[in-house]
Amino acid sequence: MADEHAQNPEVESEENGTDRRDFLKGGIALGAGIIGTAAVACAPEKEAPAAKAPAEAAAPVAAPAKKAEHAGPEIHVPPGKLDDYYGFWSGGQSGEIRIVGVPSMRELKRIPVFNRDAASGWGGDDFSKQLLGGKLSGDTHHVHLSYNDGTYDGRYVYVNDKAGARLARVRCDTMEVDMITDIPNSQGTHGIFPQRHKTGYVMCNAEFRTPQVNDGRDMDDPTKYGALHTAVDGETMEVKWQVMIEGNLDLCATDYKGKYSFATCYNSEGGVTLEEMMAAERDHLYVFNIAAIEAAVKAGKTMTIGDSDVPVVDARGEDGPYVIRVPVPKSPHGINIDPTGTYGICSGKLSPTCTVVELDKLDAVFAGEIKPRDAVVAEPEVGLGPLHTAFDGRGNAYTSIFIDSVVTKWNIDKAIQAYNDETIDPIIQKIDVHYQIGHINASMSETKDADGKWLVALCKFSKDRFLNVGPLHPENDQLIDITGDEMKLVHDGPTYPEPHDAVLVKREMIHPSKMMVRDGPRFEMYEKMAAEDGVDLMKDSKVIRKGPNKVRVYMVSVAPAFSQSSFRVKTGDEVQLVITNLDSVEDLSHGMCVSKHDVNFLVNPQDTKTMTFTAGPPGVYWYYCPWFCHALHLEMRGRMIVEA
Ligand code: RUQ
Ligand code: CUA
Repeated sequence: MADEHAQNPEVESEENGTDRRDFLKGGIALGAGIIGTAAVACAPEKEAPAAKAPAEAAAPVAAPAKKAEHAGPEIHVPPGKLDDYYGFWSGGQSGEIRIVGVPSMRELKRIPVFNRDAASGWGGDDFSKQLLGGKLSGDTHHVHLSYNDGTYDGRYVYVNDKAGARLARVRCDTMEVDMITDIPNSQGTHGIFPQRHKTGYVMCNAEFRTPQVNDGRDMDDPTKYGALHTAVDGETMEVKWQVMIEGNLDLCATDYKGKYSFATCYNSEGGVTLEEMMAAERDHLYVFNIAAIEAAVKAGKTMTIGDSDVPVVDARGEDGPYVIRVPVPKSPHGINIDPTGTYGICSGKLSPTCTVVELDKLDAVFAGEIKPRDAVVAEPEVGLGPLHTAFDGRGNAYTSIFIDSVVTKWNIDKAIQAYNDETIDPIIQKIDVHYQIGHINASMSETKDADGKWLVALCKFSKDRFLNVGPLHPENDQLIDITGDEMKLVHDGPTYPEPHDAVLVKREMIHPSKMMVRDGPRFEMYEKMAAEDGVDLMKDSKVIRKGPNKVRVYMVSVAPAFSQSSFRVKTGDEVQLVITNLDSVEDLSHGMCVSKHDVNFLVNPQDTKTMTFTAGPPGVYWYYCPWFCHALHLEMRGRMIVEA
């Protein structure tokens, strides 16, 4: 017993909490080696280096000025009550999107996107298989919804795949992916952002520079590499045009007027090694002039690259009508536009600063009246390793600080005053987060309706915050109440790796359907097939031999039965199952699982799904409904009889 107590991690973490935080901070700086050193090295003298004394490090949080206690909004969502916000989380390496209720932080749903999902069958059924083109993994970082007039219109969610250079779209009525677009001439499609004045383009950034054309030429000459800023039509998901740039393109943003889009560039050096990429003291915020680019595309002042017929505007090299480069320190990461649409804020990553760009000054930069750097109106010091910034709609910014493991709240107007007056301190508060925060977002922060209620801090490391579950720890998505003068940490939320980004959307703005909506590309595919066979999907039950080794089986289901209790095929037949769930009862999903054939998919109320497989050796194989649907759910099954 005594031994057990000695090892009680709770006791340990209470006693050593501060030490561990500092140890971790030092470890990041050292462990990350060159990155940590650079971040520390580029911090100005007065910024304490990574190894601060514990008391000093904890000071901003441990001893805030005592103010009247602010009650804050209720975080507890009691049984039977609903959350106020839909949170759309990307799923990182899992390739999916997650819906999280805020403020409860309960995970409500996973939407498979670039991944194979055994529960729903996504990645295995015919439609998703065709959409994914054989790839069953992805790396989703950035989720954003379609906009109208500066706020969400509740129609679509877009998400990138960094691994496969793709953009996917989820319909908000069915919460399913309906389209996926390959981004040509690109690798590392990273930052994406839809235009905000209407559902226009979704801008997509290529983070990796590659030879253009990437067919074996120029492989050893990185000076010839380029990266593309791509405009995808948010309605049709067609790639409309691209702009080629010499540097890499990291995070993406759009303004509120439809005039400009933005990309941070952390490798203006054009390096291919870590040392080369970190050499310059300043890199860039690229500003793309959309009207000028569209005019060039219309006038045919474009080229194409390789097999792609997408028009490409070449804007490499110098500032010009299409692109200008605002110098910002150093290897910047996030670019976020404040809810009034007045400022763009670049987070410095290897510089402890945020750079505030006044967007209205960009017209004058494009006109050649002022220099790009003249559009910078503030550059507050926010901490070591600033990555992303969120807003509360009251003029404050909240920047995630990776190396320091804090969120820094600062005031934009004060930062602008402080740019010319060192006596002004724009920093309002720093709050510890646990640990190594990446993205950050606040309720409605990416819209003109930012409401300053909740902030989520998506921390990359959870360390000691949860039960030890082995070498891979959960991430820690923390909820912070930002309604008062001071931020308050109210919840730790473990997540499966690795949501990068999240947006919090007022629940009134999202209207999912309770039954499947039978339109869009998926149903066009089914209807075409049914018409070819003269079958009515909503009632017919048929086994149709389509060729010597090809069978199509149509079935409908009503709880607790499939319309066929058996069907016959031959060994080696390519069998396509077409199942329609006729139930129109909310939440009454069925599915189809064929024993020993790796066939298992979900069919929601009023939905149709198809899956194709090869019939195995002769014998009887039971198929059954794997979704608990009825008292006689276990009886909802039948026999696939495979003949020699
Ligand atoms: S980027 S923190 Cu895609 Cu910041 Cu992940
Ligand atoms: Cu249908 Cu279980």
